[in-house]
Amino acid sequence: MLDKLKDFSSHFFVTGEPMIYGADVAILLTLAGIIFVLTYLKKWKWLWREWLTTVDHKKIGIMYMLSSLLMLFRGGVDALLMRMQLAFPQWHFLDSNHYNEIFTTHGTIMILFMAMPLMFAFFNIVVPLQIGARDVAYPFLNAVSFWLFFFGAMLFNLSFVIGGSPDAGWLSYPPLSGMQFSPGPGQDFYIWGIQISGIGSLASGINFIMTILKMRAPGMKLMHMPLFTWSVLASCIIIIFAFPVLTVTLALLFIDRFFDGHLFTMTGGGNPMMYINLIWMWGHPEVYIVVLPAFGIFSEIVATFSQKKIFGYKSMVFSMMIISVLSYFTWVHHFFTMGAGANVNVFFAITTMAIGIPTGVKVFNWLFTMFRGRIQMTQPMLWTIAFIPCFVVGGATGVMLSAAPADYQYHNSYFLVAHFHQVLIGGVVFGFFAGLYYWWPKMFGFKLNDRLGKWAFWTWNIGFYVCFMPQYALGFMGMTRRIYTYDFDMGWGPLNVISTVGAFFMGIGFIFQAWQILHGIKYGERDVTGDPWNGRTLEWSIPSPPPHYNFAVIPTVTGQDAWWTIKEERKKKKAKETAAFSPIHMPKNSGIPFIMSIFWFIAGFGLTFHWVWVAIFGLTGVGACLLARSFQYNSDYYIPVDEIQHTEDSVGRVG
Ligand code: HEM
Ligand SMILES: [Cu+2]
Repeated sequence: MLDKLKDFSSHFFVTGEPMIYGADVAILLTLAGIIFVLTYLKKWKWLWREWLTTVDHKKIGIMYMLSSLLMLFRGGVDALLMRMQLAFPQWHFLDSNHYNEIFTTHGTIMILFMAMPLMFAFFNIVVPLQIGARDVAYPFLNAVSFWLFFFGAMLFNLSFVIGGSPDAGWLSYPPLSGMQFSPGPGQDFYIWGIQISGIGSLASGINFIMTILKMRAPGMKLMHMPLFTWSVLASCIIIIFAFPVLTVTLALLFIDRFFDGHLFTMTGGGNPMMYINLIWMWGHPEVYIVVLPAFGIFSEIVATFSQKKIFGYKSMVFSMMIISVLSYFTWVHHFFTMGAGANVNVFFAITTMAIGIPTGVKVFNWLFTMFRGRIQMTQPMLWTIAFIPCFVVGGATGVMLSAAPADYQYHNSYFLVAHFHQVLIGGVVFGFFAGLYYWWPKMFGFKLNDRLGKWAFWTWNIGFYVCFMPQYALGFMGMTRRIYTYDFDMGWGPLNVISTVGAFFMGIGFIFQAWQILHGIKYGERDVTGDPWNGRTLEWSIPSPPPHYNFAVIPTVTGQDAWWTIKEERKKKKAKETAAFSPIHMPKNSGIPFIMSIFWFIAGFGLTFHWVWVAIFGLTGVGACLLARSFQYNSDYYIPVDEIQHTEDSVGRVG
């Protein structure tokens, strides 16, 4: 009996690695710390009422943001560990298996649990405010989406200490990810972690399409919408077509693993290339899902801080729409070497190159907006300006990769690693940082320190180029991706050391940002105007942070840059119109999204360990939650006029 238990626990818990014991202790201490603080400050009720059960899009956005920054930390530590390992030839900091696990979790976490939720944070915080709405179309579903993401991410992260991490790469190609080569629970953690959070992402896509189409303030035509809102629409259109493909692909992989399906394994008549086609049919659009909102963010920032209308609004809209369609016809560029033949490769080479055109249009529009503008070098603007050259180089190396014959040389080399980090960090991460600095005062009502921000900016940027430029050269020198060590006589040592130094600079940049946030909480300059940047769009027309109903009176929109127009009119009339309030219809909080997601987590955990009864228990819980929701008739309420009046008085602004 005791032996059985011992045997079980040595399979169940990951043991033998000092780093993992460290993580175990850290997790326990953090948990104990959180429980202690919450109990000591008597905050449990507050936590439940204000956050865990909230359906307020702003709070959900903030929770997305915090989880995403946490995941950036985890993914960043993974990155530094890998760079340490690669710094010197024949170095034995990590072993090969550990290296495989780390590049897998790093890639997965960065894209699915860092970039995606940070993007959803902006969707949530900004979109309803920009279109003059009080919430998203389906507030309850929005909470479900968040908690599914959160518990999916937790399930994935749990693999580090229980059962073992996946190690077949961030897209889990079979046969490597099949039972034969990955018998442990790592791959199942991958499948269910992503599956659960992916359902949430799909629901968010639907939710924001409906929000944008149905919840706009009176008078706001589609062509009056701020460009960020447009970018969200474009991104969500891709989501609703791409994520079902991911869901099905992962389900098929699970069938292979659990039921011995042989869909993707040669031994039973399946074909691994089928999986690779399917996963990239989601994977390629996925990179546009995260980069389009960044384009939207840059468009808002460039217009605001050049103090001009955006140049070429219509061409911006069309280019985003074209990108969202084209993104579906390029996936084969990830495996030109598959042997599909020249005709197929030519088609995908041309479509890939074609995406450069609308992207180029956007870059020129940003530059023309800045041209002759009165540019203010604020923190959001700094990141925007740094993004442009970075993204142009990333785009150029992308076009190099898209030349199918040349790709036979670049394929799976460090050149590729440098390229995709250039677009993912230079485009997505810098874009999201720009957005964080831009909307921070709106979210929290205070500004972040400039000096610390500049330190963060320069360490990130210098670190970035020092880290990734050498990797292009390493690619040409023959270094391939996903290797954990190399010989002295390859001559890759010096450039790898440089690259690692750069990575640490980026790590220091992240520390500056964490410091900047803590500093801001304590000393940050309060924003009492609600409009610290002299903004152009409606989110700047309400107090910071906004009251939970957002707009006391829904504004009427007459054109683009709605808030700018209102300000111009007010200047002319010099009068502030006082508005009459009427009761506001709002959704009630609900604990069901949180509880239901815990049941999903339990189900996912059961499926990961192939414990059928646990899985059935979890899924039954999910069903019960859905049933309970369908009997909740009393799910909304009205805020009475005097309460609105009181809130508006206390934030000091009316109208
Ligand atoms: C912060 C600085 C970063 C550094 C120093 C870094 C470093 C690395 C390294 C060393 C690898 C493994 C390369 C190999 O051995 O093949 C890697 C892979 C990867 N990284 Fe990063 N990374 C960073 C940020 C990011 C970000 C922000 C994203 C996405 C938003 C990202 C996405 C990926 C992906 C998808 C892979 C491929 C994983 C795989 O091969 O399965 N990285 N990164
Ligand atoms: Cu692609």
